[in-house]
Amino acid sequence: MRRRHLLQWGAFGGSLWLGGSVMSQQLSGTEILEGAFPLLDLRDFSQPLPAHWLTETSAFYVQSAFGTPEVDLDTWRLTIDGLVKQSLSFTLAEIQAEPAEDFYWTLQCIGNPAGGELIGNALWRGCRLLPLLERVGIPSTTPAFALHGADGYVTALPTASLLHPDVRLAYRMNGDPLPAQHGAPLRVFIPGKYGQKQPKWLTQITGIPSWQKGHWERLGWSNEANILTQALPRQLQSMADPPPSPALSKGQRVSQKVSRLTLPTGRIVLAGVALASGQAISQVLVSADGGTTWQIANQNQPDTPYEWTLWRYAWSLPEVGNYELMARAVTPDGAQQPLNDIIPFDGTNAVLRIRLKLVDSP
Ligand SMILES: Nc1nc2c(c(=O)[nH]1)N[C@H]1C(S)=C(S)[C@@H](COP(=O)(O)O)O[C@H]1N2
Ligand SMILES: [Mo]
Repeated sequence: MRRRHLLQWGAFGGSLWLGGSVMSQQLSGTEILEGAFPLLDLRDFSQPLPAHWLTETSAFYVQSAFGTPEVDLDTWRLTIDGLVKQSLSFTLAEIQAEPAEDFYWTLQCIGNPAGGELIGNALWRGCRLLPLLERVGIPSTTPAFALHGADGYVTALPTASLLHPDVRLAYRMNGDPLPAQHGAPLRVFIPGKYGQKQPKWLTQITGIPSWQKGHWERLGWSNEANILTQALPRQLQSMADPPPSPALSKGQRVSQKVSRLTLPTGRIVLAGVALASGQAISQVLVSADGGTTWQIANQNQPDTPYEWTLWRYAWSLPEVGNYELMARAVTPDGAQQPLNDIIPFDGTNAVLRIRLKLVDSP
């Protein structure tokens, strides 16, 4: 089902988006896809890109292996135990008394197909885990930790990943208390990892004698679960007014690999997001000729590498005909998203090929 959306995005220039100070604007004549990416009108290049492209909570994917558990807040605790110096349990009030920060974080499921909707970017609020771990005392001999959710979900991490200073606990999402389906009262975020390493309804962090596999890892998914470097084209717009600008079809699978779109000749704007594992996106390269020539897209600069980068590029294409649009991401170490058609099992960074037909304006 397609419908028009009210769009919400952060104020330009890096200020924080908060529930109460939302700019809303309705795009005229534009079909909006439902899901992770509200379509933005990005055709005016005299305007900077929005600092943040947010997924509304109602459109944020939910991936829960065992459904949403009932959590009793009176008895809920976060317990840090196992191979630690001194086990400690924290109430939610104690965790909320820790220094709190707002932070943007993009969550993606390792099973998300290129162009899929199992990805979203939200503004979360919570504290860092490291000060709690320091109070508990982590012996250098403890190799790994298991992270448990109240639903029985478990995953595990090497100790170094858990001790990363950017590991976060979150109890608010997009200006509201963390919703039940997204892990209330508390979830954890681990830098550079796919969603399976980020337990919701977090209850227990346990030092263990060896790094083990958790729920999804035992079923064959990567135990490293590092996010693959990827640029995802998400929308294509024409400068024609009123814009026909069809959105890329919802939930498009990389197995199909083709989006076929028809637009009038002239200026067209391709836009999307890009993400890597704990590294910034230094460039997004785009092509309108199936990869023969590449251009550097305009992009924003998120404050952390844990939030997706927003990018766009405008081509002037006066000739009717068929075009193939692609995008690929580059990280500061110079590594480019590979241009292959192989779909890795442990996450997907396949390059989407958009088949665009340009026709004479009516
Ligand atoms: N306790 C618990 N945490 C979990 C899961 C789960 O099933 N149970 N699913 C994981 C997976 S596979 C993903 S992709 C993310 C999804 O988070 P979301 O539902 O808030 O989008 O949560 C992760 N944390
Ligand atoms: Mo996932």
